Amino acid sequence: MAETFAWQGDHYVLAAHSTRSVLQHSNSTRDVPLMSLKEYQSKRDFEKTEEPAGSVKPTPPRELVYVIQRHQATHLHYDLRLEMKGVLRSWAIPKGPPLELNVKRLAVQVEDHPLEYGNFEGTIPEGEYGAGKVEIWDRGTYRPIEVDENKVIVTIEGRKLHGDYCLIKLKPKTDSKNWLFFKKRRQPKTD
Ligand SMILES: [Mn+2]
Repeated sequence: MAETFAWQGDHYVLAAHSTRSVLQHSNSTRDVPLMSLKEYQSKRDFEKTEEPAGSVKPTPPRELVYVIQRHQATHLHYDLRLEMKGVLRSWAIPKGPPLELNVKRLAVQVEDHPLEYGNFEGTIPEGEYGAGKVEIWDRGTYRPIEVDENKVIVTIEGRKLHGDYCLIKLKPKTDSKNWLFFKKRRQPKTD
């Protein structure tokens, strides 16, 4: 559990673990956000809401942020956010995150949020985008196992969520926003 990333100039190496876990992120893609924050910022009036306007940040060599916010909007949902490439890649989970194996939950990808959003708690005013109360429901760090446009497999170390979790896009290679989020058994060590 005390595994950490070691910065090796241009990529991360997972320290104190097997070669299976060596992860490489090239600098060229790492600092480019999957989406910019334009959509996030265009939906909000920062004169009226206390949510952060934010900006895309370079990713320093440290553990990556994981957070879930409980959002009592028109419909209660839980917003899962994972730090990737300087922003928080985000999914709304209507029924909440699964704590046990074999429970699959719909996760709807939403716009990337700024890193500061991971600390946001408060009430978004009536009439503003996402109006309602936002609370941090769980947070901690995560380690990527496999991440691409259609699949996100990570080890989460939070207070409520622990272990290996998968997000799988339901219709890969489309612009569908619907993913499935579920807990998976920890991969056995191969060595
Ligand atoms: Mn939300």
